[in-house]
Amino acid sequence: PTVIRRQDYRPPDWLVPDIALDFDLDPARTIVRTLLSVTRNGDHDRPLRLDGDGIVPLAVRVDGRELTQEEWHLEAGALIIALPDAAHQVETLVELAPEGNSKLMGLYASGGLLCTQCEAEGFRRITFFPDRPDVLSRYSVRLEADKARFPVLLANGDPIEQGDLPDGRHWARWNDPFPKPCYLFALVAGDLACNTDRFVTISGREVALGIWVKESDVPRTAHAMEALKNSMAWDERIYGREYDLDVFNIVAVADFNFGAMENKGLNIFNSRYILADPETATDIDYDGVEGVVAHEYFHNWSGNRVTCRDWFQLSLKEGFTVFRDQNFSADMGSHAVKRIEDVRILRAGQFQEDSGPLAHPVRPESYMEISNFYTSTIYNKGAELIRMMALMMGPERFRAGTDLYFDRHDGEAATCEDFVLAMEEGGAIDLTQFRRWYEQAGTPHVRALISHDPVSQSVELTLEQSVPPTPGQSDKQVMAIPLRTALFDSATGTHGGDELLLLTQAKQSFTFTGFPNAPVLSINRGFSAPVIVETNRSQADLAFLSAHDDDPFARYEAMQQLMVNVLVGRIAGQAVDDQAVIDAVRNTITDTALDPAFVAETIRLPSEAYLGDQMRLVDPDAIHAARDALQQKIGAELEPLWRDIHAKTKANAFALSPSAKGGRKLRNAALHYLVASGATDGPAIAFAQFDAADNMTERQAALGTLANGTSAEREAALDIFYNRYRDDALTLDKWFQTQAFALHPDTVELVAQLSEHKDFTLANPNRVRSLYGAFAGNQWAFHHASGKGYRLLADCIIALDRLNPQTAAKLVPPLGRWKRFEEGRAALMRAELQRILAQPGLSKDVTEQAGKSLE
Ligand code: HT7
Ligand code: ZN
Repeated sequence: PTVIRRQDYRPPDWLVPDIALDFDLDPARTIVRTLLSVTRNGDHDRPLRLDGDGIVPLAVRVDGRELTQEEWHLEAGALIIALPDAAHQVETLVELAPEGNSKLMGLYASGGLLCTQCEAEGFRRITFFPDRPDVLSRYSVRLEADKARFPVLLANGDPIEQGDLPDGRHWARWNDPFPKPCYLFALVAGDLACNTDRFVTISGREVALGIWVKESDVPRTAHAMEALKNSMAWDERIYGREYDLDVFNIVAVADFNFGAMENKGLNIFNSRYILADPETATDIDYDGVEGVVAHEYFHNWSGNRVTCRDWFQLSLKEGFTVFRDQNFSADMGSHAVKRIEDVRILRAGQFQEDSGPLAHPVRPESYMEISNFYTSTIYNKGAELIRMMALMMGPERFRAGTDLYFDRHDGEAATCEDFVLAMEEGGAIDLTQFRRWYEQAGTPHVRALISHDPVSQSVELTLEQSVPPTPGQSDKQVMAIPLRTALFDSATGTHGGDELLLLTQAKQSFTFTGFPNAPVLSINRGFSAPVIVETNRSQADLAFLSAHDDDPFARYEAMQQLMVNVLVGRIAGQAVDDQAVIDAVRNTITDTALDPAFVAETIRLPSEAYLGDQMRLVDPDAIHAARDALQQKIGAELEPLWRDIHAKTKANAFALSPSAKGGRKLRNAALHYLVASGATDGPAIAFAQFDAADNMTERQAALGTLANGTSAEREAALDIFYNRYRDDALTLDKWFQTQAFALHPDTVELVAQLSEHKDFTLANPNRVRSLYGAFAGNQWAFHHASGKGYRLLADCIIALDRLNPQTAAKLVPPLGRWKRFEEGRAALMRAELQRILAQPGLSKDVTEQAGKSLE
């Protein structure tokens, strides 16, 4: 497959200021008539090239005249037409079969609906068009369909007209006045019910809000609607951004390759990020709904009003929008807990990506298949870059920078460099060296050492940085790394102030005076930079910070590091003293001043995967054994406390307040340790929680705890869960996911059996991710020494590639981590990658991921 390079960017040869689309909709046979007004861009004689993928023109007309077959041709799917003048009207006609579209890109059928997904390159599967984000057009869309089957007809922008037709058909016209790239086009047709509401913008305009779902799901949309209204108000307050159309619609669909899509005025969502009620959604699900609704809404400015020039600039909209949604969610709940959760996600996904064969910069230099670049690096590391800029600038200057960016580029397709320039100018900061964060892949390492001189009462902090080599980038340049730092007096438990140190050299020293005693170092507070910090802090220092650090992230981090040190020692077979961990956990759970949600985060042992990341070669069995043993010990030594917490945190009635959510989180953590302790009544207590719960947060946590063991309660709970939720797809996903994620000796066989279950289907991406995505994230099970886990995943990738290459390609990366495993496992992983690559007709998506994973 062809490699696309950032350096090859050229402005479009032809622009399309206006497009009129006419859809005659039917699942088996949809006719699309497209009228483009095209204008030559610059002085050249190149033909008009309209991208197409899997479509053929039934007719082509230019300025009203039908062209002969000799006057146009297809080249790699694209329609090529030589045009004589500077402006023309080009009309095409194509036929689609949405019900046969299993890729879920372009126009497809899902649960009786017809809907579209165009980002990144799906529009070319609907009609012929310059499918690139720097061609912006005003859209006028007419939809026609059978009224009984498709009573609701939605598209981008504002509704203009609608009417009935003979033979039970009807039509609707929608106009979007804001020029947009075709990846933001959308339509939906179906039998949908609506949760309607309104929002009055800061300038007093009324916006009609609609969340469209199947009738029986309307009661499950309240949380999404609340999130939408909160997001609209937040963007006005924090960024001065007002909504611009008269309507804002959201539609939930069951089959979706991603979380959601920010189509202008018509967001389309994976139903898992819209539907929530206490019976079926966990608190994590509720937070996911809030965060994704906000994310897509925020794209209206960061992505739609200002879009991307080309797909290499993807992080311009995605990194910035993730940063915006993270801050929104923090403002809606707890800043401390949100930061801890976000860093955990970053480390689990992005740090792994950055240290493997698929590592790439936040602004990549090349790709084969753009869908493979919707990565944690683009999204989550991209958000960290914006966070660092905001930190270095302070809130007022950052806001001045974003104001300038939005004002300067409104209605344009911009670049990451445009964003950085606006920050520099608006925020009065020099980001010359900082730009390297966009260019260099790999997670920087910072070594931080302090030395104390009692005579001069001074402390020297020496920081040394390095960025590991990554594919195609062997030599790295020195980065600008902002590190929030404090030095603690261990006698008083206080510090003299939090300082932002900017590390700009390979090795740099900072001197602090006025320290009669050696202080304790607290560094990268708030996780101010996405780096790996190595320090020479003792277990005593870490225990001190875990009890006293006033930065919640640093306090959490100290506790995690304390646990990591003990676990790494145990994994290496050393006799380690784990008393410091047990004492720190005890201190934390008995500190009544702490937020229960924070306590629950802090006392959680690092995951098996995170422990693997701390080792040069991952030993899944040793990691599992060590972690299990420490968990058992913490459980047993603090058993009365766990029982007490578990009983005390039982709420009388369900509520969604931060304190109620925190209580459930801590209750579940206590249950987990109680069961891990080996107490004979552990499974019965878990089963009782499972059985009595009035919410999914407690029910699923109890099920997950039981699924790790081999008790009789395990099977009983799984059966009850299945029978209760077998008709609710999103909840049944949890049943598959819980079993695939279980730390159970037979997980590989169980997953193999589940893949044959009558409710398992490759056609639904949520179901695939619930089973295989969860399984591939279960380090102990997936990396079974026999290689049977690898074979299972590769079989799925091969089968799924024929249906949905995008979703198949997302399952490849776990196989690409072979360099981190001993040769036996590594060879088995490589063999599966080779087997995948040898499949005839393999998609570009999987070819790119598997090919790179072998390098
Ligand atoms: N901007 C959206 C990306 C997206 C997508 C990408 C590839 C294939 C299918 C897709 N669906 C949505 C989602 C977002 O980041 O907001
Ligand atoms: Zn996004």
